[in-house]
Amino acid sequence: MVIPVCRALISVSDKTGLIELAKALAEQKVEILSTGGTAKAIRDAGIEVIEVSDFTGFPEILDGRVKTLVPQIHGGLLGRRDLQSHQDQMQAHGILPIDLLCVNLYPFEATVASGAGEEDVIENIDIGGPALIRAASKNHSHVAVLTNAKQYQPFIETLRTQGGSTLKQRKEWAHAAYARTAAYDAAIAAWFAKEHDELLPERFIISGERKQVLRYGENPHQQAAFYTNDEKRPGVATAIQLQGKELSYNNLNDTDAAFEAVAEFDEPSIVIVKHANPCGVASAQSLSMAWDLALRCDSVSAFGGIIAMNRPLDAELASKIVHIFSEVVIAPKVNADALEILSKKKNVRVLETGGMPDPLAQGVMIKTLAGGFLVQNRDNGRPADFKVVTKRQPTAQEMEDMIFAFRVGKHVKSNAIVYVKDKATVGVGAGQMSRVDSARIAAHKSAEAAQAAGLSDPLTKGSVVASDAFFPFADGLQAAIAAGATAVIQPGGSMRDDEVIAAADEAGIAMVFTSMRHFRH
Ligand code: 93A
Repeated sequence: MVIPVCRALISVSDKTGLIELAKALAEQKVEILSTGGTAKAIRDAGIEVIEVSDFTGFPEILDGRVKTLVPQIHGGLLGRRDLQSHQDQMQAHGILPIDLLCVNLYPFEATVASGAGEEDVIENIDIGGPALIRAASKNHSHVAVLTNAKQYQPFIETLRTQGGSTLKQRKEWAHAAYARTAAYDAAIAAWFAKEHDELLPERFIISGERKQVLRYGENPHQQAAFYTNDEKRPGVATAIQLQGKELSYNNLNDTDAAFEAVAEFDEPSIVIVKHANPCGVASAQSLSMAWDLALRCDSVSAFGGIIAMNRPLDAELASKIVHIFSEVVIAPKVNADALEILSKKKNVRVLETGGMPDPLAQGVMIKTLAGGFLVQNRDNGRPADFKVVTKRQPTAQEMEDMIFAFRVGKHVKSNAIVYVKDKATVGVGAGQMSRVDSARIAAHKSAEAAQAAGLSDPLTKGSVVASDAFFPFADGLQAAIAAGATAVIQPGGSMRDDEVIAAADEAGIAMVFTSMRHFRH
């Protein structure tokens, strides 16, 4: 049912699109009521407007904390047009109906993000705005509520063509309105939680803005969308797509894994990801050199993979990447000549994030379960205590490679076994239910990669190996030794550590305990 608009209340902090809306209302002879700043902006544009305080006969008080919190306004929004008793009461109290509400709230989120002090943040908690929005939305059968400038144009259109809004529109806007006030309160609650350094409050509220409706989810029969809630962390949320096909659910998931992994390294580095697991990681003097090493690890799996880097993508690297079929390339910056080269493969999605995320930053991870969800902070841990537990000490080069391997292992699904030589992975075993299988699979793949490269020895010969969690038995370690590893890094802490250390000593290899585990399930 189309409800005509005779009277509108506009109270907006963000004045985007305001004048256009006010003009359209004035054209249709709608009476416009407004609060201080909004009324001034409308009046300055030469449009007739009545101040709420003049309309109600009650001034704005308490520095504007009470502007619209009066019965004439809330009665006008909440009174049912289809109930005689409501009409009678409104008349008795001199309350006039308000048919359109347009409100956006004090910029609480932006104030917090700007690093403003407590007093400023608290002053930016809007009370009257959400009250108006909730009242009008409850009465959406009779009242239209606009809370976002994107809604103005469709409203203006139906106002002009049909003289008001349709019930379908009003329901849609009421839904958006409650979602907005819920997100607003969630932001306020999150601020209080942060003030008290509370990661795990009694009620955990998460809210995000839909950035993209995806074609489908992990599989074509699943619906999916991408929501963002921290556009300050460079990565998939901040990325601008410079070319290529539309990003899919799996693309986003894999790209996030790749970019977060490559952010761990200071030197120019490349991470190639397939199904959320790295299949090649390398650090070198240049991205181009790192690419050769990362690709060598498992060029078969790299086909159709995600390529992430921690330096601007240059032409030299682009001219190598272009020969391999890949789904996504993500970089903090993409140089113009590199993009020109990649444009030959027009389907490849090229993303520019504008920066690298801080791998040590705090953050929250959420995993849904049937009937609930698990919350933890992100694994930003890095071991600080490296204890040599074998007779043989690792060399400086082995130590450097072990730290690199352990850091890669943090981004590999458990059970994770990572072989590394000269700051490049030479074998990755991921996601196996037994650790010994991960060790064997990585070695097997590495032997195949060496064969493909025409080498007689497997790439793991003379490598170091990292395990994301302790070896429960010596067999996993023995598999790594058989593959040619000369040094091992692992958390330690198994009941059978003695057996594992003895096996290392027997083989004459070095072993380091980190006392920190990096499970990733
Ligand atoms: O201070 S409030 O919590 N108390 C109110 O009664 C009230 N009424 C509207 N904030 C209130 N508003 C908010 O004022 C609106 O949500 C809007 O964001 C802002 C518009 O103020 P102005 O028109 O003075 O720029």
